[in-house]
Amino acid sequence: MKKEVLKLLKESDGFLSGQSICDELSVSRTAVWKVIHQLKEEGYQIEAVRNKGYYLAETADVITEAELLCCIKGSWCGHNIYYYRETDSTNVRAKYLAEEGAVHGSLVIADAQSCGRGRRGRAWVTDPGTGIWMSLILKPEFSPTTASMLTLIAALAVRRGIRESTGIKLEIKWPNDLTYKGRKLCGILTEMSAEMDHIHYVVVGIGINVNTSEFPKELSDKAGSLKLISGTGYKRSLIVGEILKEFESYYQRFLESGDLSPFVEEYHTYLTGYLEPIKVLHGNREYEGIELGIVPSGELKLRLEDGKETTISSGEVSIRTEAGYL
Ligand code: BT5
Repeated sequence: MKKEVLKLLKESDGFLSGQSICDELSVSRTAVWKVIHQLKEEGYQIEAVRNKGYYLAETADVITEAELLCCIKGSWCGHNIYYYRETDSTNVRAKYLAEEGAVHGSLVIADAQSCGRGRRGRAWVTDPGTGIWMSLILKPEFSPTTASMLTLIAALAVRRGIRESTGIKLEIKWPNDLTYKGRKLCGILTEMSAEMDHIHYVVVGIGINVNTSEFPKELSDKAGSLKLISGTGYKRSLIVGEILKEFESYYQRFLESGDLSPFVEEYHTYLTGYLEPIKVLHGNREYEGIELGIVPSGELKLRLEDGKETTISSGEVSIRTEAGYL
């Protein structure tokens, strides 16, 4: 019922009378009052005026299940939400929930993570209450070899969702980062449980610095946030809604094509360092060359210094700048 009351308040132009909420939802005045009280405790600014009713000031940046349900626009992605005020890592939670039977398209999201994870055991710094820390549970029918492409699909969806909801245009740094002027704002961590020929589930974890004003020292010259770019804060729930809508649409097209061929051109438009000199660290090997973009499987193609071309399946990209590789 919280979701319904919140929806009515959001849809109303001005004050909404307690009685009209009761009539609309067939509930008692006391029940409405209780829900309003809960919403206020969650951080919503709701004004209550005698003989006028309730008015919701749409400024609070609150992430709760009810808030998110109001912002989800697609047909399956994010319809089932697991919200945590705080958890260890939404990817860890998502893997557990997927094992326990959480359905395809479930969204696991937290306001704070005590143990956010990056790739290969690295840590993801999570400033509580300021970012989007979420994981999508997918149970696709395609082969396990295709799953790594989902990182690139997610990057495209996040980029577009952020542009639609904030106007900010981020670049994609292959394979799993979104950046602005060289600073990282978003990281994606895709994990999978599978047999040789069958996927049990895939978890696509997405971390976005939204309203973060400050980073710990070790990140201060390489991380960024949407707020630091534009100087204004954002409602995270609206960004989540837009990203999930975009993800659904990209995912559908990806299922139809079976690889990234329909997305290659778009990907290159936003790819950091495209056709420029880059360095890629892959395991213990370092490759230096011109970044030629992605191939339909999502691997990165490089023209090496000896003129030969090679593709790399994963790694860390650094871009050559005047100050060296960054
Ligand atoms: C990533 O790994 O970029 C994947 C990050 C995925 C985070 C999400 S949050 C929701 C879900 N739950 C999780 O537990 N994880 C996912 P990688 O490419 O390995 O980058 C990690 C590196 O990024 C670190 O070593 C730092 O240098 C840097 N970093 C850490 N926290 C950052 C932050 N908040 N903003 C920018 N850079 C950060």
